[in-house]
Amino acid sequence: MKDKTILITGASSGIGWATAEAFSKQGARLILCGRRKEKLESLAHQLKTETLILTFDVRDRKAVFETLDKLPKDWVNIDVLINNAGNAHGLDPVQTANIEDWEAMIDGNVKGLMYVTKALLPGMIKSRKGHIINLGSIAGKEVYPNGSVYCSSKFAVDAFTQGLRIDLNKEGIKVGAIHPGLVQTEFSEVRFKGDRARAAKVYEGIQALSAQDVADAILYMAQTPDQVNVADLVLLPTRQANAYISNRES
Ligand code: 8X3
Repeated sequence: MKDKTILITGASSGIGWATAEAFSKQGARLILCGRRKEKLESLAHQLKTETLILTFDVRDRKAVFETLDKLPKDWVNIDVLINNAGNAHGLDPVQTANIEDWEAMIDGNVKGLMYVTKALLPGMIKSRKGHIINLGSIAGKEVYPNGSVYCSSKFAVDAFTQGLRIDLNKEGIKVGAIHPGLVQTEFSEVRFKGDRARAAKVYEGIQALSAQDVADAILYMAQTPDQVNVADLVLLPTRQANAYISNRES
């Protein structure tokens, strides 16, 4: 990874943050993207390698294209794009769910990921190299109760990844996705709108994955030899069998 250029969306927390740390330890230069400038600055401050901070919201189509079309010259050749930005908002049945929550999930997890990808593809195609790693979820493989729209958004990430791999097959660009199960981050706190007690329950007695565990797997995906592409990686805590079955310590 030495001197490779890695762009990470959603780098200001959780998996994105841990991924930046993991790649930096391997000598990579990092483009850290997110909405929270101060967080990105404090991350950049800790990293030993060169960084570029880009503050924008992936949901803002104009901002995505304007920012990524004008990358500084030294940063235009991106080796790995890690489409990590995304969130869950709410855990409710369709009939009572909040439509704003739906918009936020579809706009960020699906459309945002597509915008960032589309904005960076011309550069990757021109240089005939690159690797796109999308953050899916076990929720993109199995639908669970009250998760219809979050799961839809992650099924879309899975479908988009497969389609992108087909479309880029002739371009020499690798495309893959990682689908984590329960990862202990701010994820549930955001989903439950700041209700920490409810968020903590999600991870009780399960030994959830850490952001670092996921980052290590992403690093593995990015480090395979040229002829190897990890197309689809489902990463679960050992105690989690699938989206619904977990062996929780009582
Ligand atoms: C995060 C995993 O199972 O909470 O995407 O949806 S889950």
